[in-house]
Amino acid sequence: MVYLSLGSNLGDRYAQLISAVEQIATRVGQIEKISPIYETAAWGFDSSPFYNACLSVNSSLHPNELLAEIMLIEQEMGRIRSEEQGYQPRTIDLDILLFDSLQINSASLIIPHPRMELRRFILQPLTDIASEIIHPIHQKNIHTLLRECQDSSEIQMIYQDITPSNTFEKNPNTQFLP
Ligand code: PH2
Ligand code: MG
Ligand code: MG
Repeated sequence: MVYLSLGSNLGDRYAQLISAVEQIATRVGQIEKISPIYETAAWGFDSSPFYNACLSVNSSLHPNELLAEIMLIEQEMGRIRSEEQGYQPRTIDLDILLFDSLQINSASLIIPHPRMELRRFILQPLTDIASEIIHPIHQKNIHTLLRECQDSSEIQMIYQDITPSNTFEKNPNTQFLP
């Protein structure tokens, strides 16, 4: 199983997450679970709030093929990578968090995602769909990593359920939490 993180803080954040989910389903593999969408304060740089979510997908792609595919989806969705140093606002960011229990450390790809345990915007949605999965380096499950995480940045659930039957109606109002 592959666990991906999705993020957007530029343009129509909801539409872009949904569109990324559709692209992943057609080009990466069958989606097993999708977390709620959270609105999260920008972590590590001064920028507008993100929408973040995580999903699990059954893929027959090899890690490098998967990376190439999600980078292509980012590009097609208007992701512009500038030469500037540091984090930039983005229409869509797709990151590989975990790939089975693989550990990869190449110049272009590091798995597990090297900063995932520092980020509530990753650990909260990942706990929603995979609380018992063991992190192959820390040897702790995701829920434990969330409990131990020092990140106190703000995070708020916005859409509880964007699984496809709801998703493709494209009617966010029906999903809005009270
Ligand atoms: N992604 C980053 C840096 N900071 N902050 C939030 N809230 N959400 C993100 O997805 C995010 C971030 C680098 O990819
Ligand atoms: Mg990222
Ligand atoms: Mg990225």
